[in-house]
Amino acid sequence: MHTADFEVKPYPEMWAELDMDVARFDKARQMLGEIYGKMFLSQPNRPAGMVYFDNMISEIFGGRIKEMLAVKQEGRPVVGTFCVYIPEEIVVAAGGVCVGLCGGSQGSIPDAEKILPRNICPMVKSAYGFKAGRICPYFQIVDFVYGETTCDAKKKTWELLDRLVPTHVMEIPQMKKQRDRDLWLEEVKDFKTRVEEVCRKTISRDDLAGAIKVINDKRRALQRLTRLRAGTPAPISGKDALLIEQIAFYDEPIRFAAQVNALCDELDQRVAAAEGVVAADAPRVMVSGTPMALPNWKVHNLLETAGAVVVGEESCIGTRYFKDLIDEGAADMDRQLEALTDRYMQIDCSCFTPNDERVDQVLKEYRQSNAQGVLHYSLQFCHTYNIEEIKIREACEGEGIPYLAIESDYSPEDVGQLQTRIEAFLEQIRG
Ligand code: BJ8
Repeated sequence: MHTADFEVKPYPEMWAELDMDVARFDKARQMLGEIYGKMFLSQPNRPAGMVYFDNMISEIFGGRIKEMLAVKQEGRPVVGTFCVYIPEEIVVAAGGVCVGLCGGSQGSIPDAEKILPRNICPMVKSAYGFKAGRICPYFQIVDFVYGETTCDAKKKTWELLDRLVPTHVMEIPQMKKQRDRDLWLEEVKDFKTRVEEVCRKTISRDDLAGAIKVINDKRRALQRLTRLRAGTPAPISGKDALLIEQIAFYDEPIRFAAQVNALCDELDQRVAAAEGVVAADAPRVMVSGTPMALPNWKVHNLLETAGAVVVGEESCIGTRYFKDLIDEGAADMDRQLEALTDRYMQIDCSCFTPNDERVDQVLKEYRQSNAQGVLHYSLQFCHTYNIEEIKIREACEGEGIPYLAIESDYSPEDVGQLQTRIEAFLEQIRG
């Protein structure tokens, strides 16, 4: 598709029915289409399999919403989440749909700042602002949302969000001792009960086994994509891979996995033919840190515009979401919930202390991705990632890995300064 032909499709009647601020949202829709056309469709030698994902963006405010409305009409719930700790397998087992609602846009932040303090994480503000401003169709259709107690900004915002949309909160432990695992298992059980109440359906062992398989398959497809990115020259851009990781949070999981696998078949051929999206000597950078929620493409765009290629995201919109699978062999519901709990306890979010397994994971992914440098990315005011960055830096420096840490938000104000720092970082890699 040509850059100028791309548009995010408008559905004003449906948006009006969803009680959205249609005029304002339509401007955001147009802007998203323009930015997407410029950033994504202009990339050279894109894999043909990206057409599906382009279409997912084109239909992000329409086709996918219609599918979710159809699910609701069948009496099945749509559940919004903000964190990879919320066990989507349980929602899928109950016949529902899970949608990630994290905010990655500057456009909704003024709505949030009418209520929330300015000096908190932009992702939390953006998410809250989408609901407060009625400018996100996903927020308008969810039956309820599930937050968590990972960081202070999130857990206190959920109390206010509950005034706008029913908001439940799972208590995520802060450590990984046996008693923390026990607590988390109890929370998982409560979550299952809550989802069953809303769905008016008791989840059977087979329901859960089926859902675990579906989500494992989605995670396996993303693991495969990650492995292929280790090829030199890189067979797909970091921007496209990040986009796929973002779409994983709102697409239908079976269809999504099939499309990722189809794309991977194409990338297999590219790797075999040593065909890439950049030259073999383009600097290869792994990004590590806070999640980049859609449409936050800022850092990847800066890196790749400067001639680098991003070869991995050690992030929740990245490997932290799909590196671990749930054991599919559990014999009964109790064992299944334990297997699920064990898988989720492996997520190495910086909200845990200590969290040294993340340091090891960064080094492991760095090696596996054939990267040549690590860029640590923290959203502004994210204390846990900002402080944990010290240990990541020490580990990278100890291994002689070129390293850059940046802290940023969604505004374009720091782009010039980031560009300069990124260019110097890439020079260091080239040197
Ligand atoms: S498991 S990383 S998705 S909490 S960036 S809102 S931590 S102030 S996003 Fe996260 Fe779950 Fe952890 Fe992953 Fe707070 Fe930090 Fe903002 Fe964050």
